[in-house]
Amino acid sequence: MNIATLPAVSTDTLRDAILSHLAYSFGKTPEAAQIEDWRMALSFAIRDRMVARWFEATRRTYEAEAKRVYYLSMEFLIGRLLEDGIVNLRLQEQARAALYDLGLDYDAVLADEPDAALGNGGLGRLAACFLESLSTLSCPAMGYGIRYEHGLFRQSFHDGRQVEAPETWLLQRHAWEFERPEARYRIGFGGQVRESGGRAVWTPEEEVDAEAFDTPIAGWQGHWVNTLRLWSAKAVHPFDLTSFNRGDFAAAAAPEALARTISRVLYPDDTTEQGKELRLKQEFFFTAAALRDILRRFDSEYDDLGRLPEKVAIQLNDTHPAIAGPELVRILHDERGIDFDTAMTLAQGTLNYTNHTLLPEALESWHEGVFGKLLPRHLQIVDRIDDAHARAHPSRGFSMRADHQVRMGELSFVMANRVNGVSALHTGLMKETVFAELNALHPEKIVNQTNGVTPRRWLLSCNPGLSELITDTIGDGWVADLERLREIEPEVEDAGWRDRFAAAKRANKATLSDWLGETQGLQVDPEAMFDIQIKRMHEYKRQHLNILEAIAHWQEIKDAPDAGWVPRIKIFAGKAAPGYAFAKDIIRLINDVSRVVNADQATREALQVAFLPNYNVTLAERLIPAADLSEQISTAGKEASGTGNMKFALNGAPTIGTLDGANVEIREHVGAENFFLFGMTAPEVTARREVEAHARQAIEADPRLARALEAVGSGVFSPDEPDRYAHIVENLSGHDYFLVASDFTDYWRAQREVDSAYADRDRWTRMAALNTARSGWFSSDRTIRGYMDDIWGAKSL
Ligand code: GLS
Repeated sequence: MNIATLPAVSTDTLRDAILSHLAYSFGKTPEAAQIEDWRMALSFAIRDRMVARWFEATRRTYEAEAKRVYYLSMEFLIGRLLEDGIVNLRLQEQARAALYDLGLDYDAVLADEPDAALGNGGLGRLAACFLESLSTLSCPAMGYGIRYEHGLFRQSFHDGRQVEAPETWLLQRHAWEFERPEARYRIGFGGQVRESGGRAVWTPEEEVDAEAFDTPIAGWQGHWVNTLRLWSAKAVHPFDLTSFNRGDFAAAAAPEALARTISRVLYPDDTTEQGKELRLKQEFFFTAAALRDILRRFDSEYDDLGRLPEKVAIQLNDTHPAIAGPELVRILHDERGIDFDTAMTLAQGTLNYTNHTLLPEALESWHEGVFGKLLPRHLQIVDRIDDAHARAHPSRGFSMRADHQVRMGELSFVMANRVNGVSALHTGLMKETVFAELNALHPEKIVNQTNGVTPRRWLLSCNPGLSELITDTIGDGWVADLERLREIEPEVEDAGWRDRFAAAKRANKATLSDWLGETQGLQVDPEAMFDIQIKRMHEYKRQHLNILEAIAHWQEIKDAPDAGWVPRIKIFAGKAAPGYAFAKDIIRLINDVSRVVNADQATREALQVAFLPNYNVTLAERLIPAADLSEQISTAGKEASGTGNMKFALNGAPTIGTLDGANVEIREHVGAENFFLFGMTAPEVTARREVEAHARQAIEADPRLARALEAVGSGVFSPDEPDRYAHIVENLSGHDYFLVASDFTDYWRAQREVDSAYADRDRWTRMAALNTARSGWFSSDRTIRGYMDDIWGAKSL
C-alpha cells in the first residue's frame, strides 16, 4: 500500500517556494540571481516535496519491522537528478510554468545541473535505475557507495585523440545531498593482529573517518523515498598543529589530503580490474562503513543477531564490495563474540552477489601480500572461510586462495546466499565457465535476473513526444507497469497511428540534428537513418567492426554514387579507459575516418560519421530517443547483458546485433522479424577460435573487408602518418581474438537488410513501434521484483 497521494502543488506555490529559497537559502534577489542560483532554488523547492515522504517511508519501515535491502555498489551513475525529481513528483507543468513566470527557460535551468558521473558505464547506471525502481516499488532499501570528488573523467579530442580532464561535479553546488556529520565511522587499515583472551584483536595502523552524505531518491509519483548514502573520507585529525606552528604548512595539511585520497577519484576502468592498493582501500572503506551503519540500525531494532538474515538482505554489486564477507564475519565473531561457524552462516544468509562480467581481466583477485598488508585480520578470516568450505566439501579440491591470490569472485560466491547473472545467456555461461566448479557444489545458488531500465527516465522523461502518444493511446498506467505497452500493439496496424509514431521520432531527430549543428558543427538531414553505437570503448564491443563496415560502405558508395543509397549518419560516443591504448586508437581511427568521409562531396549525402565527445547519461538521454538503429554488436558471450540495448528498443529503435547478453531476450520479446541478427553464437565463437588463421581466411573470402583494411593500413584516413593504424590491421588479420573479421561478412549482409527495411518507411515504422510495444518486460521494476522475490525475500510496503 502506498502512503497518501501527494497534495497538489500549484504553479503559484512552486514559484513562491523557488523565490523563497532564492532569498533565504541562497541570499539572492531575482535580479542578482545567476542560472545556478535558480537551478539550486528550484531543486530545493522540489526536494522539499520529497522530505515528508522520506520521513514517512522510514517511519513505516520501522513500524512494520520490515526486512531491509542494502545495495552496496562502488558506482552509482545517477546523472542529473532535478528532472528525475520533477518527473517523479509529477510537477513538470508547474515547474515549467513557474520558471516561465519568473522569466526563465526551463530547459536551460535543468541543463545547468552537472551530470553526476559516479560510475563507468552499465554497472553503475544499473545501480541508479535499481534505486529508482526500489522506491517506485516502495521496497525499504538503501544504496551505499562512495562520494567521489571526481567522477568519470571528461573526454575531449585533440587531433582525434582522446584527452582526459578531471570531472568536477562538486565544483558547482549540488542540491541533493544532506551531509550527516553524526553518521561517521572510523575505518582502519594495516597494523597488527594479536590474540587476547582467546580472541583476535586487530589494531589498525592507519585510520580514516567515513562520513555520510544522503540523497533522497523518490519513486514514481513520490509515494516512497529511499536513501542513497555515499561515504566521504575525512581525516581523523584534520590538521597537524605542530607542523603548522613549525611553519611547515604542507605537512600540516597532509593528514587531510591523505585521507581524502580514498574518496577522491573513481577508477576509470569498466570491466577491467585495476589491482591497485588504493582501489582495495576504497572497497574496504565504503563496505566497512556500510556494514557498521547497517548493524547500528539493526541493533536499534533487534537484540538478536541471529535474526540478521531474516531482517537484512545485502546485495553486493559485483565483487567490489566482496570484502563484506570477511568483514561481517570479523564483526560478528571478533567483536560480538559469536562462534566462527555461526558467524559465517549468518553472513552467508545475509549477503548476495551479482556477477556482471565473465571477462577474465575483470575478475578481481588480490595478491595476498597487498591484501594482508592492508587487511591482516581479513586475510586470516578468508583462510578460515576457505578451510571451512573445503571441510564441508572434502572431495573437491576447490580453493579461493590459489597462487597466493585472494579470488574475490569465489569468495563472494561462497559467502552469498544467492548469486545471480544479469541475462539468461550470461547466467548460463556463468554456470558452465567461471563458476562451474562452485555451481556443482551449490547448484541452488545461481539464479538469473535479467537487467532492466527505469521507464521514468528512459522513456517518460527523455522522450516526451513518444510518451505523450502512448499516454494518449492507452492512458498513463504504463509508466508504473511497463508491460502495458503491449496495449499499443493493435494500434500499430492503424496507418494514422503509425504516422503519429513516425512523427514523434522525426521530431526527436530534428531536435538532435539542430543540436548537432549548434554544438558540433555537423549538418545532418533528419531524414537520414540515425545509426547509433554508444557505450564504453572496448574491443569486445567491437566499435571497430562498425567503423570497418562504414569504410567498406563508403568505398562502395564511391564506386557508384548514384546507386540510390539509403542516407545514414553513423553516430558513435563512448570513453576509453585512459590506460587502454587499443581502445583509444579505435577512437582516433573513427575520428580520422569521420574527417575524411564527411569531407567527401561525392558521398556525403549518403554517409556521414560522427564521434561525439564526452558520452554521459545526459548525452544518452539526447541520443536514444532520436535513434533509428541500435548497434549491439559485441562478440557473442562477452557482453553480460547490456542495458543500452533495452533503452533503444524501448524508444523504438530496432537492433542490429549478435546473440549476446540481453540481446537474446530482446529478440525473443520484439520478434525475430523486428531485429537484425547477425554473427556467430557463443559456442560458434569458441569453435571459430580453434580454426587456424581464422582472420586471414575471413579476409581472403571477403573482398570488401580486404579493401577496407587495406585503406586503413595504407593511411587513407591518416595521410600524415600512413602506418598509424598498421597495428590495428595486424591485430585484425592475425590474432583477432574478438573475431571482427569472421563476423564482418554477416554484419555487412545484415546492414544491407537494414537499408532495404529503412527504405520502406512504413515497414520501418511498424518494426520500430513493435520494438516499443514489446519492450515492457525490460523495466527495472520487473528486475527488482525478481530480486525481491527470488533473492531478498523483501516486501513492498
Ligand atoms: C557490466 C557489463 O559489461 C554489462 O553487459 C552489463 O549490462 C552491466 C550491468 O549488469 O555490467 N559489467 C561491468 O563491469 N560493466 C558493465 O557495464
